[in-house]
Amino acid sequence: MFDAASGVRCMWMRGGTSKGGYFLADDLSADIAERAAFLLHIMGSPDLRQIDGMGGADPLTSKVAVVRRSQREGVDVDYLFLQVSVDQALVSDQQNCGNILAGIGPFALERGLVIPTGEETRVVIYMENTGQTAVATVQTPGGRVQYTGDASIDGVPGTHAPIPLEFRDTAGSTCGALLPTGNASDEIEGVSCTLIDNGMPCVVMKAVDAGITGYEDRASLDGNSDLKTRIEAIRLAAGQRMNLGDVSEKTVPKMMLVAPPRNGGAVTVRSFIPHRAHASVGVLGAVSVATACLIEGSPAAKVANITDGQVKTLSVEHPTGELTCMLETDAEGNVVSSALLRTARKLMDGKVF
Ligand code: NQM
Repeated sequence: MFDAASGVRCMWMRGGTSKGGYFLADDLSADIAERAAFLLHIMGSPDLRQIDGMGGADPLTSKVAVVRRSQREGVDVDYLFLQVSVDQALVSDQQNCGNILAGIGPFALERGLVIPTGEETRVVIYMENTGQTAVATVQTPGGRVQYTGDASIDGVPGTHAPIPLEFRDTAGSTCGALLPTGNASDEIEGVSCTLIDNGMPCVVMKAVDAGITGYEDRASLDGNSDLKTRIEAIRLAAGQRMNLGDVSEKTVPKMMLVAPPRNGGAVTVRSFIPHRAHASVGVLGAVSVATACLIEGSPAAKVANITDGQVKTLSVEHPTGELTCMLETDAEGNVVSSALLRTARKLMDGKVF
C-alpha cells in the first residue's frame, strides 16, 4: 500500500554509468500522476541542485527503475524506466535506459523476484518503455548477488563484478523502424544526419558539421550555448521526421556528434541527452551510433573505422573512455543483436521519504 508519509521501500543503485532509485511497482502508487509527484519530491526536482532530494543534480543521477515480476512467457521481470527531470517538473517514460538496466538483474534477485541458478544467473528483462527484451547475466556465487569483481567500465572508478547485457531485435524500438525516414542520411538545417533507432532514437551527425571537433570534454560542450542552440533546432525537426512528434519536452532523440577514433576504436562520440552533454555515452545510444557506423553512406560511416566479419566489435570512444559494442549482423549486413559489458553496485536499501 503506497503511503508516501511512512516512506517507500527503495534501493539506490549505480547501474553502469548512471545512478538512481529502484522500486518494486507494488511499492509505488499505481496512479501515474501521484507516482510522478512522489518521484519529483524524492529527487528534489525541479531544482538545478536537487538540494532537497536524492537526485545528483545531473540527468544521469536522476533516474528511476520500476520493476515487477513478469507475466510474460520466458521473461523474469518487467522494467519501466523513468527519467526525472532535474530542473523541470517532468517525469518521462518516453525513453529507455541501458545503464540503469544493468542494476535490474541484481535488484530482481535481491528482492526475490528471481531465484539464483548457480554461479551466475541469467535474468530475462522486458523493457516496458520500448516493448523489447534484454538478457543480463549476474554473478550469484552461493546464491547471493556478487557486486565485487575484476570488470571495469570507463566512466566508473575501480572494478566490479561483470554484468554482460544482450539485446536482440532492438531496431525501431520507439520510431517503428531502424531508419524512420528510410534514408541513410537526411539534410536538416544544412547538416547531414542519420535518424536512427536501434534501441534509442538518435540523430547522428559529424561533429565538424555541427561546428566542433568531437574531442571536447563535457564541461566545454555544456558551456557551448551556440552549439546547443544549433543542435536543438535539428533535434526538434528530426523528432517530427522520426515519428516522435513534438519532442520539445521529450528526452529523445539523443544528439550524437561523431568523429574519427583517436584511441584505436571504431568511432568517437559526444552526445547530448538532449540538453546536457553525456559524461560518457548511453548504452543503447552507443548501440545506435555503432549501428549507424555500419550503414553505407551515413555520416558516421564516413568517419568510422570498421572491421570485417559478421560479428563486429566496435569500440565507441567517449569523453571518459570507451564502450565496446559487439554487433552481430545477418548476411545482408543488418544488425540482429548486440552485447556489451556493464557493472552495477548496491548503494543503499531502505525507505525514501
Ligand atoms: O542509451 C542516458 C545513460 C543514458 C541512457 C541518456 C542509456 C542508453 O547513460 O541506453 O543508458 O541517454 O539519457 O544512462
